Parts: sequence; structure tokens; C-alpha cells
Amino acid sequence: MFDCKDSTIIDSVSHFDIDGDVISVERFGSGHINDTFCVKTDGLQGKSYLLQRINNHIFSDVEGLMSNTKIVLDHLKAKLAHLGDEAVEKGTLTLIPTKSGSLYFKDSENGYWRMFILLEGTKSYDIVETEAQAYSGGRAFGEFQKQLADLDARDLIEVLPNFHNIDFRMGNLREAMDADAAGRLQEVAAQLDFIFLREDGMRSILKRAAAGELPLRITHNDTKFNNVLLDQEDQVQCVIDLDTVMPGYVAYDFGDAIRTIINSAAEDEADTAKILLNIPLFKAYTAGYIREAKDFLNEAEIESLLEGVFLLPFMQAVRFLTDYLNGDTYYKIQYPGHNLVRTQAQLKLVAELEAHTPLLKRILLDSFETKN
Ligand code: GN1
Ligand code: MG
Repeated sequence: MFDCKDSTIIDSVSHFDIDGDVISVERFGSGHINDTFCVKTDGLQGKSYLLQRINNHIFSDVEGLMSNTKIVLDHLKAKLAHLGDEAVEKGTLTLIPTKSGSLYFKDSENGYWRMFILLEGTKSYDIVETEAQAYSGGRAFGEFQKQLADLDARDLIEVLPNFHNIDFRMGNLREAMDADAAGRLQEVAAQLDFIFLREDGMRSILKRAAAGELPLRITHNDTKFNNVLLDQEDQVQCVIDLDTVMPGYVAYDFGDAIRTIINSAAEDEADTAKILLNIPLFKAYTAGYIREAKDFLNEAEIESLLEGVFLLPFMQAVRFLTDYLNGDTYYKIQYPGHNLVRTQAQLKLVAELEAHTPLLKRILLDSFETKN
């Protein structure tokens, strides 16, 4: 976690190849890792820029991260090229290089900055409101996987190794318990019991992978619903936050998207009674995703999708709890105890999902039968 001094921000802006003079710089978005700012200038025909300070405590290989981003964006742009310049500009992010042609700028305090063009007139939702939005989200991430299916995975570095590997995450949790750095272990006995009871069942995707059933594809790995930009009519415009795009399994992306879509409350809702499943939104997202993905998914991948739905909120709880035990060193928090509240919210979601397993399974199977 870090604070950005105003002067550092303004100075960073001046190193990018932007159009016009800066009018304002304001904080933007709700990401937990990077710091994001909207930069308005009197140039670029009224458009704005998005400036981000990359959290290099987490993304230690910024060069590799930015190279991944560039490769992915170039690939997506090539896929959209036949639709014309406007479609390319709207449908993907556009990086603004520095004046010396680099993809990022390193300041004197070892802060790393990058810049994009801000996509105007778009909306993102922390909580999904309508089935049309959920359907668009499903199409967006399904199409994203499809468009990247022919990109050579060896061109990308694994920017955060083992990111969605539950064994790795459980290992981190055990280390945090052993260290008990913040003296909070005694408080979290109930949450740990819940987690350890389910640990083995959550290894199903790893087992399928070890058995060679699941192809490694290029996946997004941070498919929270607020990482899709919709236009004013709630149609897909663009998938954002490409930091974690790397080889992975499709069920991880499906499960992480459902984690935020099916939850009728926020990811960090303190009143767990409010955390209920919104089944119509699950159905709508699934229909949108399957429409795009059914042609490339194999049988085992299809079966793994529901496993991802349980795994991702579970893994997110493990990660939030690990950070709580470590003394809140990874995620930005808004108040003391925030990571514990987040943990409880994710575990309640797991419990709700478990209570509705047959229904979720039926909807998933039905969506493969339905033509849409
Ligand atoms: C982080 O920064 P943001 O909000 O895009 C995290 C995701 C978590 C998410 C939980 C690199 O994403 O993995 O799912 O918080 N990103 C990283 O909201 O750890
Ligand atoms: Mg992210």
C-alpha cells in the first residue's frame, strides 16, 4: 500500500506523450491493488486519460507485466481491425507511451506509472443490476477467451505465479497462521474451521488439471464484473484490467465472474444476511458466456465450470483471511477489520452456493441445450 503525493502524480503525467495541457487529475475506480487517476486535458478532443500507479510490491516484474499487456492489446486490436478504427478504439484499451517511447514511467521513488486513453461514455458495475448487464458480461469474458485462444501462451510471462492455485493459497494461509503477525489468530477460529472442512473438495480443478483433462488457455484471472465496461445501452464495450492475463483454466474466470454477479450484495457486505443468490443473474451471465464459449470448451471444462463457482469465492476468502492474519499488507482496506468482513462475506456466499447446488447445476446444463 502506498500514498501518492500530488506532486509525484503531476510529474508522472508530464512524462507521457499526451495531447494538450492538464486541467485536472482525480482518483478513479475501486481497484484494491493499483492506484488509478483520471487525467483531463484541453487536448485529445475532449477525451481523458487514465493514469495508473502499478503496485510493484505485488507486480514485481513491471517490464513483464507491461509486455504482456501490450501483446494482449495488439492481439485484440488485430482481431477487431476488420470492423474499422472506431471499433478498435472502443473495443480495447489503448496504451499511451512515454515521450521516450516506453510503456511505463519509473519515478524517483521507484513508483511505476502507465497510461491509457479513458473510454468515455462507458459504465462498470460493482453490483450487477439487470439480466441484460449480466448477459453482456458473460459474452464479454467468453469472447475475450475466444479472441485470445490463438495467442501463443509462451509469449506471455506468468505474471503472478500460482495465482489461482488453491494449494498455494492454502499454503499461504497456513504460513500466516504460524506467524500470526498481527496477533489475530484466536479471533478467526470459526472461519478457519469452515475453510479446512472444505479444503479437499476445493482441489477438484487441480486434480482435473493434473490428470490432463483441462487445456491451459489464456484467461483474464480477474473477472470481477467491474472489469467489464458496458456502453450506455448495457452492451459489451471492452474488458479491462489486463494485469493478470496469463495461462489459466476457464473455470477460474467463470467462477470469479459468478462470484460478483450472483451475490446480491457487495463483496465486502458486513451484514451477511444480505448475501443471497441472484439466480436470474447467474442464468443470464451463463447464457452469455456459453453463447461465446460453447464451440471451444471440452467436456471436462464444461464440468469444471460449477467447480469454479465454488472455488473462487472460497479462494477469495482464503486470500482475504490470509491478509487479515498478516496485518493487512496486500489489499487496500477502508477500516480495521475490513479483510475479516470481506472473508465472512465470501464464506457466506460459499454457504449459499452449497445450499443451491442442484439448481445451479441444472441451469448450467440447460444453458448448453438452449440456442441463444
Ligand atoms: C484484486 O485490484 P483489483 O480490485 O482488480 C485482486 C483480485 C481479487 C480482487 C478482489 C492482483 O483485484 O485477484 O479477486 O482484488 N488482484 C490481485 O476484489 O491480487
Ligand atoms: Mg485487478
